[in-house]
Amino acid sequence: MATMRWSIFCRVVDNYGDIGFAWRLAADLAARGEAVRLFVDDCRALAWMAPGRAAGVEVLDWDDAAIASSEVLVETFGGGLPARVDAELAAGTQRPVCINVEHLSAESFVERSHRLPSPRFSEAGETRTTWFFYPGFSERTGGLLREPGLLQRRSEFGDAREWLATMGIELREAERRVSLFCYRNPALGALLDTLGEAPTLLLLTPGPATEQVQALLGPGLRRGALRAVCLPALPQTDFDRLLWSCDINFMRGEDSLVRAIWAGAPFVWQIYPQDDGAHTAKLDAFLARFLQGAPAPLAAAIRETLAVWNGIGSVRVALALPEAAAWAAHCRLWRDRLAAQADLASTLLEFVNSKR
Ligand code: TRH
Repeated sequence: MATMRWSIFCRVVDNYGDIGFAWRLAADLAARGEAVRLFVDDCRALAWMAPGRAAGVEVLDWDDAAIASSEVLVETFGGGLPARVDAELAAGTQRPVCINVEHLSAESFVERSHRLPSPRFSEAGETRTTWFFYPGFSERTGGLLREPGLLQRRSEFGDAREWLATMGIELREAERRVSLFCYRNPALGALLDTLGEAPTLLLLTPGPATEQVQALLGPGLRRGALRAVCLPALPQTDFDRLLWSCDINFMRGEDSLVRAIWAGAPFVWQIYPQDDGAHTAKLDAFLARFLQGAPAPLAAAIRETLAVWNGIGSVRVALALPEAAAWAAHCRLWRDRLAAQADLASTLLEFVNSKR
């Protein structure tokens, strides 16, 4: 298939998920030989997330956007297009394939809405169509981002001890490794109690994880058998290595959830909380899929852990973790099941080619 010219548009609304996803998609398409321009209204996070950038991806300012000769326009998360691009589309002189890639969810509307057209009339009276494209967990969605060679690199990743040493961290005998990337979380104290019952190295990402643990543990960063260490903001490639190095990954948002899934180790997800409570249904839908085929006691334990971690249901003060071996086996199984499905960049390429 011939290479196409893509323009991806990213508006950074909050946190790192917008730019994290847009960058990963851009780099993934470029790794497959596509020519990608990424227009972003705030590219500051790329300085640490992708310090070496990627061959084939050009990062440009939102205000400089124009269709130029793009064959595909990708809007991310309904963030809209720059005014000039909108005007060019309305004029109807160029007809790129227009896609809106939406947020990841396991809810059933995703399968119903995936690949649906959203027609609009331009000033010239012609119809312009934007296609909805939904990432997801089933064959009837666009799938998950999984760049070429990821699982191979993951399986060839050697020793957590070695990687931690490159970060200046010496792993102690029999220490469990746990990563923490979270929002504000009232259950954090309960987690520190639980982790402190066994030798644990807790690796803290910058922001709310570090700030809250520092406030709870004080400068010593110790509780029982737990010691915590603060990490710098890592490039996405090292963020993967962090997840591959850990026995349990506490992740937040969608993009890091997906990376935890591909790591194939137990993970605990803190879903992005929404004021209207919509996240509860989203978490339920995710659990229903993730826990399919899991032994009943394990499924109940995972549900309980995620309910406490996400502050859903009755107020509990203890946070128990599921039994480690069964939990790990189920996560590996689910990773392998998802890896058998087509990935998001592949489904997108196939879809765009069918529309040209
Ligand atoms: O930052 P997030 O909480 O983003 C969220 C979600 O996208 C949510 O859907 C959205 O509505 C909300 O913001 C406003 O979590 P997410 O999605 O996991 O994105 C984090 C990105 O940051 C991901 O690409 C991984 C990357 N990252 C690194 O590369 N290095 C790091 O050290 C850390 C901590 C993160």
